[in-house]
Amino acid sequence: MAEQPNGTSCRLLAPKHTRTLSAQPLSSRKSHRPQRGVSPPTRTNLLNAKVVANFRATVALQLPDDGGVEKGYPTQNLPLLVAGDEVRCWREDGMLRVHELVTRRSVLERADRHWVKPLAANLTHLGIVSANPPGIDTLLIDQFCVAASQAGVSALIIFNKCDRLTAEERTQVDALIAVYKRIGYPAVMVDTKTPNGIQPLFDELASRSITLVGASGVGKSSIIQKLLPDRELRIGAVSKATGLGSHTTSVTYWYQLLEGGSIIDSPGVRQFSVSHFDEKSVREGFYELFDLSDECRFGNCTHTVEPGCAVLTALQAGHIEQFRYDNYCKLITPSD
Ligand SMILES: Nc1nc2c(ncn2[C@@H]2O[C@H](COP(=O)(O)OP(=O)(O)O)[C@@H](O)[C@H]2O)c(=O)[nH]1
Ligand SMILES: [Mg+2]
Ligand SMILES: [Zn+2]
Repeated sequence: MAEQPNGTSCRLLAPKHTRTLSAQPLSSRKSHRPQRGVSPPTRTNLLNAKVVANFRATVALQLPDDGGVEKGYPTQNLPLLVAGDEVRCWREDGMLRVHELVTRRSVLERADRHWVKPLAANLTHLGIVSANPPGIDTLLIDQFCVAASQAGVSALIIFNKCDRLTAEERTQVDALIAVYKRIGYPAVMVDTKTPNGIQPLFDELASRSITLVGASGVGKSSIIQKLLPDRELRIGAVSKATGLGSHTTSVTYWYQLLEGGSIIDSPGVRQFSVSHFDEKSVREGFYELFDLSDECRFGNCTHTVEPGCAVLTALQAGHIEQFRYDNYCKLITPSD
């Protein structure tokens, strides 16, 4: 698993952890200091916009319809805005002022020992990439599935480098895809080396918003390159429109895909590492086990040793995949 060198990690949090602003007019907020000559925005003159990138004090905003990107200035009291955020703004002296943040449906945060910082918002799916090499690791896939579930987003399972698969390996990947699809996850086999190798991913992305995670070397950067061949141009356009630098190595960007769907590309998120989960998150994150837990004799059944456990019965009957169950057991009893 790719740990970030500086010891930070990313985590997904459910919407309940997000800070949102009420829709009350600015004038009724105690701490708001209206500027001289500025008429406070009303509900009718607010524009909807999408945060494409954040540059600390300012943000790059995409406006609907014309699709143009402009620099925006968040007003006081707004939380840190991140790529993927939906906001409402108004124009003042030709400047776009961000007035409010629309309630986030999900937020990806980065945490280190001292602080937790949002990185990206409103994802619908975590795109979990694996490949051989470095090797398909179902434990890591399942950890990311739990992380996604914890955040209230779904997972999209992506097997990359399928141009390299032998017939036998292809059968194994096909079998894994069938397992994850049965659980309810969309799953695809792709490659970034053949002409249409990435098409199955485009097909899955239609109305989804994803960010890619996975071990180092599985092909995340290569997939981004395929999905966004004009990425550098787009970053250049944002930079030109906003007068802000193109910090491609550190800034998280939100991109609309012409084929449908959107992708959030974050250098930090690409090294997303999953840390310890509490038992409840693990139990809830293995959907096919969780669905059976109502039928277990004990309400707090861990599905390991209890008599009358519906999960153990289903496992013995072959209705639950052994590897999924083994991964569940590993995650529910952390080794450290
Ligand atoms: N054969 C093959 N190699 C790939 C594919 N995708 C990526 N690679 C190679 O795998 C290596 C790691 O890819 P990269 O995109 O840097 O992985 P990342 O660390 O996840 O960003 C590079 O040498 C890529 O050229 C693929 O679909 N097929
Ligand atoms: Mg990379
Ligand atoms: Zn049970």
